[in-house]
Amino acid sequence: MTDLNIGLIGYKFMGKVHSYAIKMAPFFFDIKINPVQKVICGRTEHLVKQAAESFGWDEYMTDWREVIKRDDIDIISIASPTLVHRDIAVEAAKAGKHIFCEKPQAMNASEAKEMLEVAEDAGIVHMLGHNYRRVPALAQAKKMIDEGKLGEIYHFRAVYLQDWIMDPEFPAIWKLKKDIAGSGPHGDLNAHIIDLARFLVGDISTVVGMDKTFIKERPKPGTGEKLKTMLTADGQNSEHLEEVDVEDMMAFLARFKDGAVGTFEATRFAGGRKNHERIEINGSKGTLVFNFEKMNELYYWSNQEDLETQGFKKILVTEECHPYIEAYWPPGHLIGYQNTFVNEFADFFKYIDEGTKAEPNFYDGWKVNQVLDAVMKSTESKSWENVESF
Ligand code: SOE
Repeated sequence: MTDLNIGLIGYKFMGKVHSYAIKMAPFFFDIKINPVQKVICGRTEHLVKQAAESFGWDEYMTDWREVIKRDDIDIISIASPTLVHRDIAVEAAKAGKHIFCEKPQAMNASEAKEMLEVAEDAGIVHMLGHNYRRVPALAQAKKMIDEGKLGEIYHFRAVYLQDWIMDPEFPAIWKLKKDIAGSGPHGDLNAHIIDLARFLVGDISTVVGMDKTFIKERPKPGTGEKLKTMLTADGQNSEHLEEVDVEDMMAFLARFKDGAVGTFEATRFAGGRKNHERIEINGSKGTLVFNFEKMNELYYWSNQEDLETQGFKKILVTEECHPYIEAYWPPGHLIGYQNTFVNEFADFFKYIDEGTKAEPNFYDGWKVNQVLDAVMKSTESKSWENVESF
């Protein structure tokens, strides 16, 4: 079995989940290569050192360029803020490393296209981290749609709702900065449901969107508590506040190339909703419904059934015949969020071993970035935009 050494850039939420998935993929799946947790990288030395120890990495480094220069690194996993995805991916591809990159792929479609071109020229395996494609219930939904169980698709309806920044005292972290994240919940959450729309239904041709920033100024990171005690009489203290230049919500309408229509909504202001990603697809023969909060379940209605007993049925997607499940537990013993990453890294390692194209790859990421850009443009132009012109 060949050892393949991995360099992971990033050590926070995504860095932790990548570390877990890299470690567990060979535990659950029959993988022909041996992924080695060689080096983890981050800018703050004491934190990345701690991450290396906790997550099981052999070494840590503080400069991603130095990681890429190393001859003993075969794979680069990118779990850093969006701003640096392009630079890391381009250098890594030129150095001949295989790449796994978190979503959204890039700050905009033109960066994403450059990543695709460089990676293709280098002949490396490139994969994008849209983990929800690897939820067994959604992989099962794809199978059922491909088998024609829904007939002609009419509607794709998706919401991705969270509430973690509703407190006005929540600081202006990097995910709320346009120059680092590219956008707010649009790139963070709509990117996922756009990818699922392409996966399940197909390409989107035109879009029109609407966004809103509810809280326009927030404490600078690290000043929240101070701010409470330093407020002036009129309740303002501009020194400790900074402008929020990304949206808090983005909704849009879409037309698919094949004739279906779609509605999408992403927000961080849906009180009580933590990670509520719900999808409903209606076709001429049936409907499928999925909600990540019940990720082991898929709801299916079919008009092919006897009217007397017709209705939504719950498919518990935990049987051996369901995608990915054979690797885990007996029926009914549920899997979780982290397993979606184990599944995608297991597939990534198989693609590398077999020398095949990954799915989703930088082409898919570019297509998602095109939709993201077109929607953002439409909020300015206040009109429908063509996805392919981005
Ligand atoms: C944001 O809160 C976030 O962690 C996203 O960045 C992930 O991509 C999403 O899956 C869950 O929510």
